Amino acid sequence: MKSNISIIGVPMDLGQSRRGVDMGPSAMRYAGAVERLEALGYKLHDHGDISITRPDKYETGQAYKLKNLLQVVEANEILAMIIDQAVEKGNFPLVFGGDHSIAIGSLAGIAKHYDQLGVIWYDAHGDLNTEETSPSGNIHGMPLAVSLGLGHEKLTSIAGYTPKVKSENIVIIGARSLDPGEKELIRRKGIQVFTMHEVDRLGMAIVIERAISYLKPRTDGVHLSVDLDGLDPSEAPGVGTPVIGGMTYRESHLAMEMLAETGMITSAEFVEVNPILDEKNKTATLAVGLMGSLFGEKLK
Ligand code: 6HN
Ligand code: MN
Ligand code: MN
Ligand code: MN
Repeated sequence: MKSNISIIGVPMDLGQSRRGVDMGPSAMRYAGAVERLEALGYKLHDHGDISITRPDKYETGQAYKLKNLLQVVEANEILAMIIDQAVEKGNFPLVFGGDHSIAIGSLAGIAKHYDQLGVIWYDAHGDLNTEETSPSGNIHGMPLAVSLGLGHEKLTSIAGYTPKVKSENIVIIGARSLDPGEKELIRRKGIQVFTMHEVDRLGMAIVIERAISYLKPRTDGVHLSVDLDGLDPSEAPGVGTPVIGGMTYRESHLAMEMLAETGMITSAEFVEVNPILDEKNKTATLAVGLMGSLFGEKLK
């Protein structure tokens, strides 16, 4: 793991319809993220939170196919620029969300620095919708499709190039709520998905071993995107789109620890922490604990 970490907070809540997830970065800072990583000997560069333009009126109704598109695009362009510079400097970009629409900007800033960027998507959802397949019009359900070059041109062209990632370099872990259009895309592109069925059947250790041996020979860097709703809502209640039957605290720590051992993760984000829906900052605290494991707490 690189010894310099660039932290970027993205107080974004416009990619979905439940207010409060914009406070995620504060909640993770409050839960001690910076101190936790510094204690492990990393040098932290905290870029603070990027500023998000609020729309005059939030687009929340069913009528909207791509809610708050312009503001989501603007924030992701800025995020992509900041991340690009962090990677250029040789730092490890660590992004605090914000809803998952910000993965568009993360990947846009990172992917140009790699020929074969891998992605691990730790999530209850596939986030593989386009405006045609989305049941909600929420852009946080679209970032992985957008990064594959699918969806609205304003989203796919962020940072001036498309696609950001290849379907064969993606591994999804923990999926248990996939929309029909997402399933179709997964089949068509042959995307590697370890649903909860595989997590139950194989156990997390084997799932992560398989993810690692799949990605290692084909990628030259791996972005880890952790959506806290990948975990079970009993352990991570502070999320906007909870889905019962998720990964446990222990499984998730094991996953982070095993990824830490490989040293193959080159950037990461922790998203969808909504302090308003949380219980005493439990979900932010959980996220910060997972960061500790990802950055090698066990090994130090
Ligand atoms: N997330 N598949 C649903 C949709 O609206 O597209 C839910 C998406 C959730 C997205 O949790 O990042
Ligand atoms: Mn560059
Ligand atoms: Mn999710
Ligand atoms: Mn997600």
